[in-house]
Amino acid sequence: VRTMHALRSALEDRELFVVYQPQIDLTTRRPVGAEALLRWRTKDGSFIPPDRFIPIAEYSGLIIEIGEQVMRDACLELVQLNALGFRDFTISINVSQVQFRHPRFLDTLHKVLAETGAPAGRVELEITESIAMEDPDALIRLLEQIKQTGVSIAIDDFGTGFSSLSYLQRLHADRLKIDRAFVTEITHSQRGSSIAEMVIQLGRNLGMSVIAEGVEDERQASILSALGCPLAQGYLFARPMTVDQLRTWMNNNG
Ligand code: G
Ligand code: G
Ligand code: MN
Ligand code: NA
Repeated sequence: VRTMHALRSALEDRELFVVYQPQIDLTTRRPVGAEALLRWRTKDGSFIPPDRFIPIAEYSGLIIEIGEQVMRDACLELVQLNALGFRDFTISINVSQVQFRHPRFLDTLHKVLAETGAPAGRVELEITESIAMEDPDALIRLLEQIKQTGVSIAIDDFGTGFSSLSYLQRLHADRLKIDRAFVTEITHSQRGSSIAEMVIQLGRNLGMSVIAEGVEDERQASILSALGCPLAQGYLFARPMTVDQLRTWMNNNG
């Protein structure tokens, strides 16, 4: 409860902010977009990791307000980058299952797109497989409505959840994100690369884009590239950065 109050004050005092991690085309090594990631810097300057405060935001319901703020900030940043001349850039936004199941989620998305003027076709929502499990038919309907706005859908941490492949086929998501755990394994053994390889093939067969997360070294990048993975993000290319850092980074790398 104490942390919940702290989180509410943090929201009011603007201690929460969004950083952006560039996403890279593995062939050209140029940025194609960025993932928005939430940060909490307390008054004493220390950082509380999202793994710790997002669960609190979820059970307290604060995630609804926080999530809308992230969506708005990310859309505004997309508009800013467009104005700076980076036109093919996309923004990926993590969406918690609590947000996603909220009856007003779609209204919020429409409202934020309208108010920010962000091009829906370059906004992506990242959902995890676990979102899927409760009411598949309702989820599929919601995803269809989201896609009608032009916003696309990525399945985050793919392979770590329990969704069946037939279910994935019904979701019509646009992109699969290969979880960092599988990327770490690809240089360890032949067996280690088999899951990444399978996800890349699956994406190709289902007409979905694929992006590898947590790429930290050149060997991983070259194996992924050889396996046909088109996109990647990770410390090898760029760490999550503030908006100011992102604009400088884009001027140098975009
Ligand atoms: O940025 P970092 O690696 O610390 O993120 C840790 C976890 O927090 C990841 O699972 C990520 O998806 C999640 N996360 C980061 N930002 C957001 C956000 O804005 N909303 C939600 N729901 N999750 C986020
Ligand atoms: O669950 P999700 O994929 O949204 O979380 C992404 C998290 O991974 C972010 O918190 C981000 O800070 C972190 N991250 C991004 N790139 C790397 C990387 O190359 N190595 C490691 N260890 N973490 C990374
Ligand atoms: Mn993510
Ligand atoms: Na992930």
